[in-house]
Amino acid sequence: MEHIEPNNQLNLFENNEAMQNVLMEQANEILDTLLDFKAIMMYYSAAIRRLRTKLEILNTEFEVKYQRNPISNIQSRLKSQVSIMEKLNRKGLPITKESIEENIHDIAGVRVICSYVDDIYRLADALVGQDDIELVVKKDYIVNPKPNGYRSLHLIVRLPVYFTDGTHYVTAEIQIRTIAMDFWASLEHQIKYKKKINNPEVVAGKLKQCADIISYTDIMMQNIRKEMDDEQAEDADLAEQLYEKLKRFDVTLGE
Ligand code: 0O2
Repeated sequence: MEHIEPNNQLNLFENNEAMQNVLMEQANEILDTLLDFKAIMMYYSAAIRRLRTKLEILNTEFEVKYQRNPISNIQSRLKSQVSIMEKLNRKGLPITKESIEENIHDIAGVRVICSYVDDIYRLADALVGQDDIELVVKKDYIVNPKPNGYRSLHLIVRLPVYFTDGTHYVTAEIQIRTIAMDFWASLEHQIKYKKKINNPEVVAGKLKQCADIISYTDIMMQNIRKEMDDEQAEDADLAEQLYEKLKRFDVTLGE
C-alpha cells in the first residue's frame, strides 16, 4: 500500500472535506429547485380540486333546476414532470419555475364529458361567468374542428388558490366535449402514438369520416332531446307537473 506522509494526509483530508462541502451545496440547490417544483405542482393540484368542485356544484344546480345532469364524467390530471420538461424543450424554452408558470398552461388539466353539445356551452358560460374565473384563451374546435376531425371546446382559465402564504393565481386547461367526441379523441390519441401503422392515410380518412358522423349524431340526439323537452313542457297536466317538481327533492346534493 502507498505510504502517505502525515502532511499530505492532512491535505487529502482537507480536500475531501472541501469536496464534500461543494457536493452538499450542490445537493442543497437541487433539493431547493425540486421543492420549488413541488410547491408549483401543489398550486396546480389545488386548482384542479377547485375546478372539479365548481363543476360538480354546477352539475347539481342543473339537476335541481332541470332534472338532468349535463356532466356525464369529469377527469383530471396533473401534467407529469417529464411532459413539462419535454414541452419546454420542444418550444426551446428554459426549464425554470418562471418559464413553467408563464408558458405551460395545461399543467392542471380538467376534461369534462357532457351528453349534449348545448350542455358544453351552457356549462362553459356558467363557469367563465364566475367572479374568480378569468378566461385567458378559448379555442372552439366544435365550431372550427381540426382538419383531422378533432372536436372539443378548450378553455384556458386563471383562478386563485389560497394558501397560508397568500393567494396564488394559476392557469388550467379545461377541455369540454360530448361522450361521442371523447370516444373519437381517445381512439385517435391511441393511434397517434402507435409506432407502426399500415396505410396511415386510409386510417386518417376513416377517422375523419367517423368524426363527421359523430358530429351529425350529436346534433340529431340534441334535437331529439329538445323535442322531447318541448313536448313534455306543453303536454304536462297539473298532476305531471307536480310529479316533476317532487322528483327534484330526490336529487342528492353532494353533502
Ligand atoms: P395530452 O397528453 O392530452 O396533454 P399547446 O398546449 O397550447 O402548446 P396546442 O396544440 O395549441 O398546444 O393546444 P390545443 O390545440 O389546445 O391542444 C391541447 C390538448 O388538446 C392536447 O394536449 C390534447 O389533449 C388535445 N388535442 C388537441 N388536438 C388534438 C387532436 O387532434 N387529437 C386528440 N386526440 N387530442 C387533441 P397534448 O399536450 O397534445 O396532449
